[in-house]
Amino acid sequence: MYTTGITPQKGVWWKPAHKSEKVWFTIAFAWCMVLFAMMPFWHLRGGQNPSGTRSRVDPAAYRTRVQEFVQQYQVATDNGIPVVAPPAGSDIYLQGQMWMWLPVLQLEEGSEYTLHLSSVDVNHGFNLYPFNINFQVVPGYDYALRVTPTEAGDFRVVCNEFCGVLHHTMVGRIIVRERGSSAVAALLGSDVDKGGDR
Ligand SMILES: [Cu+2]
Repeated sequence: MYTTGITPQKGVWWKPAHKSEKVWFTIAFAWCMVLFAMMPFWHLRGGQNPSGTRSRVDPAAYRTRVQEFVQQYQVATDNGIPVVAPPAGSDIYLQGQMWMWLPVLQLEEGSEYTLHLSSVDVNHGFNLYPFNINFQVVPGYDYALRVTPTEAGDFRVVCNEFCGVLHHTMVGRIIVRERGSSAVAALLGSDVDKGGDR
């Protein structure tokens, strides 16, 4: 006899589950509960949660704020993108847009900053390469994170949210200079154009 969705094939679902199946089901369920309990536990005890505060922001207002930030602290230009060296403890801004990150941030190792992330067009993703640090960058929202760079170096910000045809070229830069070194001296020997052509 043929079967359809209306006249289903005869099954065996009404027979009691085998003991081994019950055991596995119990183990799987218990493990689900463990993982579920880990979420609130890790939130409180993990020390890995972003210290973020999120607020609404008009994309045009955010763009203006970033421009002010650049005007205030620009020290150089890197491939046409301003390099900004803000003082320790300050609010710093990164703007995601198709298809670049603005500006290049030059930070000091061991100093705390409040990093603001937002987009002026579509969703982008902040991925600090080579670390596994990822945040959503959403237009209309200013996501502020307290960050303290623990390692000097030249890092890349890769967009990990597909944002259009040149998405793969959307690479930004964060330079962390050694503690106590001056903002401009730290650029010597790097491939950043020291012109500060503003
Ligand atoms: Cu993007």
